[in-house]
Amino acid sequence: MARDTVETHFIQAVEALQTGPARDPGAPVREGAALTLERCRALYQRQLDSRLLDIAARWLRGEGEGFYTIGSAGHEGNAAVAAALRPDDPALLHYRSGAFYLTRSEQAGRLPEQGIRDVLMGLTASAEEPIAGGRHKVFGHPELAIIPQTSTIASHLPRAVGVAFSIERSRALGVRSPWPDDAIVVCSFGDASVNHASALTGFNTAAYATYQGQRMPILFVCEDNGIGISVKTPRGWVETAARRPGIEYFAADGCDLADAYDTALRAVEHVRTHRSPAFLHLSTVRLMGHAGSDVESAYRTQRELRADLARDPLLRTARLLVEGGLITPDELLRRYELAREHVLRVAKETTRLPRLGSAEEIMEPIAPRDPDLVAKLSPVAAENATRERTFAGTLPESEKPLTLAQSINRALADALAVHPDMMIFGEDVAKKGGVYGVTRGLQKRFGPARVFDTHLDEQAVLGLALGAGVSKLLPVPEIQYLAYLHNAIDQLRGEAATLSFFSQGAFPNPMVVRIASYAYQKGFGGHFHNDNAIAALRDIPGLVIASPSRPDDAPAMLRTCLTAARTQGSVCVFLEPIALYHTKDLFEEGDGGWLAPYAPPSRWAETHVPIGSARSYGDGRDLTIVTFGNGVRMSLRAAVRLTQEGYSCRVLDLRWLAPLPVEDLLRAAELTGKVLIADETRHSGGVSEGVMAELLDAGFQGQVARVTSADSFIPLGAAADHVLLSEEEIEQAARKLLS
Ligand SMILES: Cc1ncc(C[n+]2csc(CCOP(=O)(O)OP(=O)(O)O)c2C)c(N)n1
Repeated sequence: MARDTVETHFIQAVEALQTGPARDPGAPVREGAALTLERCRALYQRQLDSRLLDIAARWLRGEGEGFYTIGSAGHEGNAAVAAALRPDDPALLHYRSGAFYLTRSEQAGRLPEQGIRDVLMGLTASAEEPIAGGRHKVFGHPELAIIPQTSTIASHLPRAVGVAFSIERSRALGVRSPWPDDAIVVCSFGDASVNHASALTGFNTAAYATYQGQRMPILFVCEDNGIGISVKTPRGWVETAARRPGIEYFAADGCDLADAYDTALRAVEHVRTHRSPAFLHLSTVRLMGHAGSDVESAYRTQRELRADLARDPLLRTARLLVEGGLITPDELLRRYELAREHVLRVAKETTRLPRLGSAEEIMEPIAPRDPDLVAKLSPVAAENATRERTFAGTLPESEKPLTLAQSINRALADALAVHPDMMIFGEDVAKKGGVYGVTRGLQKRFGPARVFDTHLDEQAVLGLALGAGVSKLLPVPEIQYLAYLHNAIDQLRGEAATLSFFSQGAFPNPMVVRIASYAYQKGFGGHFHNDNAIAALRDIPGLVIASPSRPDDAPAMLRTCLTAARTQGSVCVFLEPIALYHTKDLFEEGDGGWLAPYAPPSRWAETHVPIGSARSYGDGRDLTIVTFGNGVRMSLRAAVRLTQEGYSCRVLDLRWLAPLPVEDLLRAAELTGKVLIADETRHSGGVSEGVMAELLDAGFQGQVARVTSADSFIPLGAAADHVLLSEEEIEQAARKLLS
């Protein structure tokens, strides 16, 4: 394979080196350095392997066998960061972390060959690749405590902070953690990434926690090559952005292994002993362009490119070894050639490995579901609850019938009693008990370690959940209003929902995200408190969307979500209709039709609600009204009036918006031959689109109609009624179908 400029330069520069006098391999590479010649030699090997993997990536791409060429060339100084850490320190890595990965792999007792194969299998999308199994090229491995990252720059920082938080919180709660008590988190990223909102969330959350005296053992590592694709980072900006109260700043030349190693040691020591954050700023270069397809000369001068070449970290380490008398240039180049040949040979072998061959195989790690297991665990939870809640004052089943908000509150309390590792957190959830009182009293009863307020940043809320989930805690974050999920939705779409997929289930991140949702609030109007759009959730593969509407369903559905999260790593979103939180009546004032008694643990098995199962009201044979959320109450009221007119209707509460309860839907549709979908979400992208498609796909021959809210944002006051689905519209549409 032909050599490019970087390789040619390396070879010529090594040839020109002068061998220094022989020295003791245990001696420092230079006076005062912690890095010994021996260690330098070992790290050079991993830096070299990483460089050769980049060369192999180019070759593979040329052969049409490689599918990823963002390399690590110029960033090989990150081998020093791995060397300064322990192999059980959780790591969330930048995509230029080849040398880190190979160094850690060796540190963990694996043969260098294994690390090399892992990466090559990633490049060639082999189904045998150990982490993503051919789904993506990521750096990750469960035995190396490396949590794989998506390619969205900086999206891993909120999770990294969540992991650091969880190391400390697991210890405080006395629950088992996959990380050692004294572990620290390392999280690396590029210089352009420092500007991203999710990076800022990470830095700010770490600083905020430290400011309040909380422990936050995280090492941020910025690998600063001065450019993000083609956009230069202003000189000095990374340091300016990095320096924050509570975050100790360290800087080193990432091209000089000795400086990088010594400084990384000090930074790691700081984080480990003080349990507080540090920012390690490694200056690096970017060699071989941003990625394989990148023509750097279009936006960088030859002078700039030459300056980067001159700082080649592999060459700088080679020089330390040659001038330290450990090896001659000839020998170093001889070994270089041997290693190059070897890596290219293994690369070729890797192309013969099987690749993913079917949709089933690809999708297998997406939200594995075992409904029987979840159902079976219901009595276990009940047994635990019975034991754990004896201390409580009034048991909820002894209370008078509850509202939806009260029933969720009691179910959360029971769940906290059952799961000692469950935490509830979000904006205002603790002392205030949430804007609508749903979490009221929980902090008092279960303490501030388990029920706590976060600062005002939805990305941080979900980041804590991501870190806690991957640390085997059971997070139940709250997003204060549905509209505000959108500020942070990539933390669900790009991070939470994909991790099982990209790690073949090795790193599940269970969570149940509670969200105060939908419209029809009286007294607190406007769009953002009355958002009715969930399209951005509905298409996320594997995501479970629960939408309880009644107090007799919500606790059971919450328990199902928690059990699915706990046992199968499910990422669940629990949409709570704000307007029904405190509703008491159904048909007429004082009838208490929207209240329900709380089921005691002895009835949890029989009241279990599997994911994707609807609830049917009535046994009408003329029309099925398919609905959910606020639509259930409106449809029940409309159905009663239609019944009085002699029509026979049934109402089907979908309860789960993903996966949709298709079987129940089809059964109900066939029973009546006529279906009206009453959908409070928008006409476009709303739930009814999915319901109609399911009916069509299944070949339903009957009549179908839908009524929805308008494709509008929601205005203040009574004007909202002009764009929201109404009871009258449901009734009229039903009458039209029936006549
Ligand atoms: C959120 C997001 N926006 C845009 C991109 C496309 N993108 C990939 S790498 C990159 C530049 C990142 O630069 P930097 O953080 O400096 O890292 P470097 O590649 O230089 O190591 C961009 C814009 C992305 N991956 N994620």
